Amino acid sequence: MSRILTRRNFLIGSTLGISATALTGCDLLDQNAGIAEVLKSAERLTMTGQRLLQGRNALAREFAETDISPSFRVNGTSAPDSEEYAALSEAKFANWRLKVEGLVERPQELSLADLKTLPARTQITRHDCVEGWSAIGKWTGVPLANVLALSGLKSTARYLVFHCADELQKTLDGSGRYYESIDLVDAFHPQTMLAYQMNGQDLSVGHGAPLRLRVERQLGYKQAKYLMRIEAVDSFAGLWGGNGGYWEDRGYEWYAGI
Ligand SMILES: Nc1nc2c(c(=O)[nH]1)N[C@H]1C(S)=C(S)[C@@H](COP(=O)(O)O)O[C@H]1N2
Ligand SMILES: [Mo]
Repeated sequence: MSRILTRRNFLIGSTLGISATALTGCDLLDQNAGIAEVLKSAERLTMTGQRLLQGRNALAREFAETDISPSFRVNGTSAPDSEEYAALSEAKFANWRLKVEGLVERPQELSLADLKTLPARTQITRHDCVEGWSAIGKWTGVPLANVLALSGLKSTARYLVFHCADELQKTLDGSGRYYESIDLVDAFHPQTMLAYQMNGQDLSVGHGAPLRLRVERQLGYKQAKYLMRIEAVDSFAGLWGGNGGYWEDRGYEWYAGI
């Protein structure tokens, strides 16, 4: 995943006048804390800049049916490797429930059928992975705002954390479990949805069955598959590596704006 990431950091670095040699050839993990700090503030600048330029609710480009890619790669986990997930999948996810908890007024446990009764949205968008591939797909699901309307949010909530079923890296402490987070601007963005269909079919296991996040103004790794639990928090500092996501804990930017 390092090629484009390095280029992104290089661009941010050159904007800030950091020497290119400090930033190329390795990713953030290898760099000293000083540079990591500068990049973190650069990331905040990027996020603020992008939102100022495009507006908080600017839409990601939407495409036509004829633009849909004939093949859309499966990336990262292709099937969560747990007995619990196997049993859920075997029963066609009839027993799966999405928990919505943390700093919410009314914790929820929603079945797929519950989610499908909420007003839905369909959008055809381009998915961009930092590994350097893109694909256009059609997503149908429930706007996250509609689910948050059910649960409410406490006034202290600042981020939503998406906990997934898969461990991308097997570890004893569970720190290899996939997770992601977004702030409330993206949570209430009209294209941010919990998708249960791709290209008109129920989501396949490869693409994240039964439910995945689509947060269209950000890169592929934010599009968390195999959702199990959404947690509203005031900080993700105490969670695993403290950086708000599986890849973020391994050096990638938290705000992966495109
Ligand atoms: N739970 C989970 N979500 C995930 C991943 C993963 O490994 N596990 N990979 C991410 C990455 S890097 C990309 S590019 C996309 C790939 O989605 P796809 O398999 O539908 O193409 O999912 C993202 N969400
Ligand atoms: Mo990706």
